[in-house]
Amino acid sequence: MYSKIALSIGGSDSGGGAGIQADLRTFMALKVHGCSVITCITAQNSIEVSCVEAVENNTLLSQFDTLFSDFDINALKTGMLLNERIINATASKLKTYEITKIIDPVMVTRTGSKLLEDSAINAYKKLLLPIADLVTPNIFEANLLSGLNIIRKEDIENAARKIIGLGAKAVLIKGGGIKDMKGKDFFLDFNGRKEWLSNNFIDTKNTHGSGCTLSAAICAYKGLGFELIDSIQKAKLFVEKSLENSYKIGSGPGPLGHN
Ligand code: PXL
Repeated sequence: MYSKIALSIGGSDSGGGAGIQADLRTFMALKVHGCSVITCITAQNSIEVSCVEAVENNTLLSQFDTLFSDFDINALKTGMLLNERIINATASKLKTYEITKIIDPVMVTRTGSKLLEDSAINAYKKLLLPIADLVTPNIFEANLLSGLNIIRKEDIENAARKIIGLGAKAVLIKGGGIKDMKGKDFFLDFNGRKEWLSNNFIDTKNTHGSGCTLSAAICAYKGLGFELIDSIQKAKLFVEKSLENSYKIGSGPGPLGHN
C-alpha cells in the first residue's frame, strides 16, 4: 500500500500544526511513507514561537546519510532551514540526489515570527534555487527572492520570471497575501509554460501550516509519479479540503485537518 517514500526537511513545530508535523500528516493522508530530516526544533503554540534551536551539522548530515543509504526516496521537500549553515549543509546533500526537489522558502510565520535569519536569503538564491524542481514562495518570500515589491497581479508574473532567472526549474507564487488573489497561484516554468491556478477560497482563520501542507502534498504527488503541474493542481485541492476540515485548538490560528 505504501510503496512510495517522501522526505520532509524542516523544523519541528511543537504545536503540531506546521513544519515537519504538518508534512508527515500530509504524506500519511496521501498514502506515501514519510521520512524527516529535522533541521531545528521550535517551541510554539498557536500564538507564538518562543524558542528555536538549530540541530548540529553532524546530526543534520547523519539524518540524510542514514536515510539515503537504505531507502529509495521518491521526492523531497524543504521547509524551515533557519540559517546559512543549515542551508549550506542541506544544499551540499541535495545536489547529490537525483529526485524531485520542492523548495518551500519558509521565512516568517503568518503571525510574524521569523523562521529564517536575514543573512540566509542570499544562500537560498545561490544554493537552493539552482537545484529546485519547484519553488513555492508566498508573496512576502517572492519579494525577497526576486527583489521586487509585488502589489498587483502583473508584479507576480514578473517576480516569477526573476525567480526562474535564478535557476529554479519552476515556481509557484501563492497569491494569498494579496487582496483579491486568495486561492489564486501563479505557475511558471523554465520552458515558459505559465498558468494561473485557482481554487475556492475557504474563509477560515485556522490556516496554520497551509503553506507546509501545500508543498508537502505537491511532493507526495510527485513521489507517487504524477507530472509536476498535475501534482500542484491535486495538492491545491487537498489544501482546500484540509482547510474545510481545519479546527481550533488554542487562542490563535488552528491547524488544517489532513484527511
Ligand atoms: O509555515 C511555515 C513553517 C514551517 N516550519 C515550521 C513552522 C512554520 C510556521 O509556523 O513553525 C517549523
